[in-house]
Amino acid sequence: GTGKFFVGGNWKCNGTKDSISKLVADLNGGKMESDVDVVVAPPFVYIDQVKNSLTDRIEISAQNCWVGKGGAFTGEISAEQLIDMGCQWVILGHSERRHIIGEADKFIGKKAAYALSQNLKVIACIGEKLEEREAGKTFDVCFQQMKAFADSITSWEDVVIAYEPVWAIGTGKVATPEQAQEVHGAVRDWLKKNISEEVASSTRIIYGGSVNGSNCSELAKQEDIDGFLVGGASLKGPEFGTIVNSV
Ligand code: G2H
Repeated sequence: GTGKFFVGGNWKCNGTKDSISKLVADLNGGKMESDVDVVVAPPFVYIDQVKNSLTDRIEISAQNCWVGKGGAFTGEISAEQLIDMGCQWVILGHSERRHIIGEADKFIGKKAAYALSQNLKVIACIGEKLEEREAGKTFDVCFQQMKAFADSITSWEDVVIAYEPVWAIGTGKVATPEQAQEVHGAVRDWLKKNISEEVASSTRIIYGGSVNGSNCSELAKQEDIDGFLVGGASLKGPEFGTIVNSV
């Protein structure tokens, strides 16, 4: 692996004040290896509650943000506002935003550049759909998504790449450690060829898609898997703790 192991919990559009206060209590009481970066991404409306109750040991991410400075953009949340609320991270380009909401590569790249300019760190998501994998286009799709980030951003220092094959997301169908490693290795190679050797060896590439307490340790052993982005299993404090401690 590269750098410090990184585990993010993406709560997606789940939770209530009550369920989140219970989850935060579990996270606060859980034992976490010191050598792991831990981040959770609550829905926007609960960020303040989480910020005020969660241990500082765990950093906070948003699940999305606006592409530029705030203003007359009804329904949007700006990077400046996330910083103001104490967020350190933002997830951008998640497949649910790409494929359900229709966000395009270039738009996502611009979001990443703007967020970084405001000192938000970015979890930049990439990943192919099932039909793309079956058509042998996995690398093409991932590299094109990587290029869109690379075309907009100037530094990779505050970026973590999340490889999330769409067919593995929320389906219970996790990529095998070999399938994940193959893409992680290819993405690292892409960084080496297209950015620099230094960026390739220092940028963390984490895996997401049906990661749970039982499959995490085999995945974590892979050379180019530097952590996880966890959805469903991050809503259960003890199981999330198992994943955090899987390295
Ligand atoms: C992939 C992942 C978290 P899940 O989207 O981002 O979700 O673990 O539920 O597949």
